[in-house]
Amino acid sequence: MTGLDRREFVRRAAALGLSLPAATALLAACRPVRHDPALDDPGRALGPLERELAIYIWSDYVAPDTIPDFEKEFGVAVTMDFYDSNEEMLAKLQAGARGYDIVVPSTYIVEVLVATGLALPLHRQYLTNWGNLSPIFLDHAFDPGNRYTMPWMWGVTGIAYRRDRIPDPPASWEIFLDPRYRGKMTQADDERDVIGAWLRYRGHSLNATDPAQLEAAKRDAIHAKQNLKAYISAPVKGQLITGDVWAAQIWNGDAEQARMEQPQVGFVLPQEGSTIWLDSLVMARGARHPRAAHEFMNYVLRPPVAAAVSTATGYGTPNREALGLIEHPVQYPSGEELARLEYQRDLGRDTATWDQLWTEIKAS
Ligand code: SPD
Repeated sequence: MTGLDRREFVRRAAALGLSLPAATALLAACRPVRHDPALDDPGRALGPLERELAIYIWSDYVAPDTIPDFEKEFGVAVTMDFYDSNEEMLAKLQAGARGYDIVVPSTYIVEVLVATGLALPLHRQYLTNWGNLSPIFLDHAFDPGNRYTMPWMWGVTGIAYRRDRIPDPPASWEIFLDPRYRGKMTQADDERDVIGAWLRYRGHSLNATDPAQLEAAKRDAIHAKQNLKAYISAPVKGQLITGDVWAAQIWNGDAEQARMEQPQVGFVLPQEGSTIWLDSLVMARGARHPRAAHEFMNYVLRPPVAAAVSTATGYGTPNREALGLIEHPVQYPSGEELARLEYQRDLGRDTATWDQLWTEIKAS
């Protein structure tokens, strides 16, 4: 069965009211997809090391030497494509893009990739450096037993701000409702982070599906939008550095990258709480270089490589052996902070409701 046939089957099944996991399970039961049996069976050996590797990853998410050093040591030519939201990456894969060996989804998108057959199981026998990972980043509910995911980086969503323009650190998501800073603020171009923030602002879970809670979040988002310059994610760094933006909803590492160039950039975790996320390396269906994908994963599990990535990106590494090699390691949240942080979960059939809300917010 081709990728197109599979998607069409799932689409029609969903239109008939079947949930995505159920449709996928039915499809698997009827006509199992097995392009290369070795890839779907984590116990099977992979072939020899290929000479190429294709990675689809968030922007600014490796150290300058990560890729060149890998290419040199392993004789593998790496191509990289970049995205700035989970939804952008997922849409591309769901539209039939094939040929990426590694993608880097956050928690809730892992669940979708696995449920729809777009993730391939890891062949752990090739990941001999796996033991360097801290157990607190393993065996999460989005991928029990880490059958598909190798933890890459963790971080939080918060507010980056210019200390020289906003003297008091913005304690709350409420700053985006403050007309004093109209035109000088941005929120992430990320539906889960934006709607999630406004849900937390009203004391709800950022995984909420209650219609009344979502409607209130939409109202707040639309209210805030009057004050926003744009919805923009990682590229807002440049505007924080120049001072064109004074407050931005953004991820801690990207804020740290801006601070490295402009010391007036600060970062706060709002009092109402926010997202803690864990991004993982996943082998994508259609991978043409599975052995090279595993060699790359094992390479970045080396403590010095993981330490360099964390230092360059400002994100937390799940590699506990790397922590001692980092001058200022990103501190794992305190108990008090963890109490107001949530991981994002797949919303299942309610994803469509969120998508609709996001469309309405952006069109308002
Ligand atoms: N520049 C890399 C940013 C990675 C952010 N990943 C997680 C986003 C959660 N919404």
